[in-house]
Amino acid sequence: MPHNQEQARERAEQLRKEIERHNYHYYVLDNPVVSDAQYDKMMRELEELEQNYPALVTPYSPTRRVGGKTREGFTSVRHFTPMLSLSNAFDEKELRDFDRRVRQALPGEEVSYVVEPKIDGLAVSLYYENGLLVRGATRGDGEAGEDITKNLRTIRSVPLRLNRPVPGLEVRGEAYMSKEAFSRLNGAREEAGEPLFANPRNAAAGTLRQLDPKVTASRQLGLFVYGIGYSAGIEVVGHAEVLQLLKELGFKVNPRFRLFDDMAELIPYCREWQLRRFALSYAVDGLVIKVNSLSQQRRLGATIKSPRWAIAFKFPPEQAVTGVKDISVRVGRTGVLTPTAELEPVRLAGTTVSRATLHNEDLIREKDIRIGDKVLVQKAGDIIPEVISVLPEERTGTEAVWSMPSECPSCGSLVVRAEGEAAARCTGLACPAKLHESLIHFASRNAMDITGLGPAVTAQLLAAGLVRDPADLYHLRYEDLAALERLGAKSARKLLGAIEESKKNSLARLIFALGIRHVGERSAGILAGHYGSLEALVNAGEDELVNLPEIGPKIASSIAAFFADQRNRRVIEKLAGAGVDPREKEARKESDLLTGKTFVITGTLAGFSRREAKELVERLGGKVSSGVSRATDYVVVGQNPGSKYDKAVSLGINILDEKEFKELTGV
Ligand code: 3B8
Repeated sequence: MPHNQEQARERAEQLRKEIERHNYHYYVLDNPVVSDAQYDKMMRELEELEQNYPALVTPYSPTRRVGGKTREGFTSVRHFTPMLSLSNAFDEKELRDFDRRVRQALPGEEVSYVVEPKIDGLAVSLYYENGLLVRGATRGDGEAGEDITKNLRTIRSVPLRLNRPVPGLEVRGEAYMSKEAFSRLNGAREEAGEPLFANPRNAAAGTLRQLDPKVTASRQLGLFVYGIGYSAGIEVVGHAEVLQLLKELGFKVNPRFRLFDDMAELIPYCREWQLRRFALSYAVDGLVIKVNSLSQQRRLGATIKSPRWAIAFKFPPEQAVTGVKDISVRVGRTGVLTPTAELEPVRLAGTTVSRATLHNEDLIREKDIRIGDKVLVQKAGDIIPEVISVLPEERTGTEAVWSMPSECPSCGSLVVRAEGEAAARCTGLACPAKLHESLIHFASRNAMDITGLGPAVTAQLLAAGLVRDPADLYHLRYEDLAALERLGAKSARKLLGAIEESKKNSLARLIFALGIRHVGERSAGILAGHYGSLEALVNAGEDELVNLPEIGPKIASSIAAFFADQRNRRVIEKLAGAGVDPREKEARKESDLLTGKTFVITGTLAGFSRREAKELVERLGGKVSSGVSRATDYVVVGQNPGSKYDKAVSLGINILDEKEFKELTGV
């Protein structure tokens, strides 16, 4: 650890260089030279240095990729030179026409072309001054775009500082989302019942227009730079050299570009790419053909909208006609029911397609898709097969209209579709499709707080057939647990103890633990305070629930649907039978005495269990966390305290013994 500012400055600079070098290897070359752990360690050391010596922070530090939140929208910025868009060629004839126009404008000259993949993303501009990134913008209308600097800075392949401090440089490129990140994002949105992005371009655009750069950062965009918009003091003669230079400056440049002297070779190459593109990790919707010589580019010039020296050769979207054998329903981890078309297998865009997601009931209605229909399918952004339309002229009259089942295909519980939502959901507490998630939530810290019952153990319990609903947890025997792989005798005994202990949890925790949609900790607390027992809540009508403070129609209807399900009622009875039936004692003396205060408890208290002490703090508005940090307000110390005590002393945090804790909380 450095002792003075000068040493700290040197070390910070060393770390920054090293981290940027690794970023470059990882994000640009796709060839990391250190482990993630080593990288994280350097990043943490730098963050710590910058925290201790704020004067050392520069906006170009790798720690500053995610800056503050933008409060208002984005500001508009004018481009130095207009950002034009490409004109399109949809077939080989249009490519030859382009070549003819170019040669006519350059009589007697040799012309060579660079061909590069056309990334299906969002055009952006990046402006560097003396090698430092000062501004990034969208294309917008070509004259002016939106300032999205903060979001672009989160893209790891965007250098914050160049390998050489060139005086002024504006580069242009395409920000994109990889096929993998795209399907991950859409998968999560589907689970959450949110609308899906139609293709990676829309997803990239949506991501770059996020007001919170943290969201942008989490979605891991990439950016290929393909050209220069403005430069001072750079001398190159051809586009291929421009790409080489951009690469040397530290940009990620698509390596798949090729130089051609002759259309007779260029055209077969373009044809070849129509299949090659499917092997890439990002979506490519065509090829860009550019005149290589910059002097010729200048002389060819541009129309109002597009340069005359370049053209986009667009791949035809791959489509096929096939039959809908059936419409099945999948139940996701969170209980969302997604209809899926089961198709007669058909070759499409490099793969065999036998299924297409239909997203939700509304989409099926809108397109009037019936079982037995012939449909036109297409891969949106070359990834997800999609039903474009029905071929009504192919109908025979035997096609069957489909509707969402009213009972879950996985467990038979009620299916509900909340007003204003596209997604239909299973309400079953014990639905096998979502039981794993239900159990994890049930046992989680803010719910039943069963230490030792995390995702790995719940998965084992399910696989062994020991648990079919949360109430089964309370019937587990030592022999059952000890027989599980990777769970020793000691852990098994501890887990049984934790399960037993959880019976003493408050009613509010139990209600929250049931995982009723829209019922968070706060509503659970209100319901517990009002009804006093689960039995009373089970029998409450929707009209009554809506009249409670802070319980709106959405929550009320979700609670009513949950308890209307016989299977859920049986689980609740089973819980009560197992001794999980907490009652709300006298009116809870909630207050704001400890609001905003964070406690850590260490050692054994004589008058409270850990859980009781925690609930006491929480009832008074405070929070209990497990580790001591500068954010801790009080450390409550009992018998045989651990290292948390020493840490509290060294950080100078308020220390309370049990007596002082009682005085503070007034018990
Ligand atoms: C001139 C050159 C627009 C573009 C261009 O991968 C111009 O070159 C352009 F006015 O939009 N999506 C590329 C891509 C896009 C463009 C380009 N080169 N590789 C792309």
